[in-house]
Amino acid sequence: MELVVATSNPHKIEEIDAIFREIGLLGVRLLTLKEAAGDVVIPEPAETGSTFEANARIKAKAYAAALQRHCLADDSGLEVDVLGGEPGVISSHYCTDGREEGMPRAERDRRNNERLLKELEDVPLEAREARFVCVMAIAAWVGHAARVVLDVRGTCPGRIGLPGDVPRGEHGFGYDPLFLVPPDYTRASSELSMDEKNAISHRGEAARFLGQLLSAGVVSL
Ligand code: ITT
Repeated sequence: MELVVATSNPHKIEEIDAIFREIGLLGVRLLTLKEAAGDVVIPEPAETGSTFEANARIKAKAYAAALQRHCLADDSGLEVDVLGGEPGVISSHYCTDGREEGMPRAERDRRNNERLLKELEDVPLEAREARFVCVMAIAAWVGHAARVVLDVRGTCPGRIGLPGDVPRGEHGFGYDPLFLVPPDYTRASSELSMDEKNAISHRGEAARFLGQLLSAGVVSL
């Protein structure tokens, strides 16, 4: 069975592929957008949902309809408990309240992190509980229509460090330099090797769960 991974990030496909192999799911061939669409550019759908599930489903369905093939899409971000789950679905553009203003990624990451530390001013470490969330959705192309058949959620718990202690670390992206990982909350996510991060990450958990469901035949495409 072939499944198009609707992302332009090649690392995500490699990571999902590695996890599918790790759990013994060998019957699924993952295709990149480039392999599935060639030179045809498919416009990215607007992520208008208010949940990660809604956005992952919007993306999976839009790509499945455009390509007339089974597609997998994901949406991810950070939830901070004391902020009522913010930045949530606007994690990528938190510094502009969710507006896409064409800012280069490195600057956007830096300003998102600055905003988060500002919002958490005066909040003690033990109340800075947070989690990364990743939702993966599959839309099938069946009966000349695209239908979402599955979504799964993976999470990675942690805490946002205190200013002065964070940001730190050289690896990762986004909020990794602020995100302290359990059990002892002394290391930032950006201080983990890629293998260490993959073993505990929200994306890893979602991909493992998805692979297990496909493997068990709970969903067959
Ligand atoms: P765009 O939304 O800008 O295309 P993306 O597609 O690469 O970025 P994701 O959905 O994977 O981004 O994640 C959305 C945002 O959530 C991302 O820009 C980060 O700020 C944050 N995020 C998600 N996963 C993360 C991780 O593993 N480490 C750090 N930050 C993460």
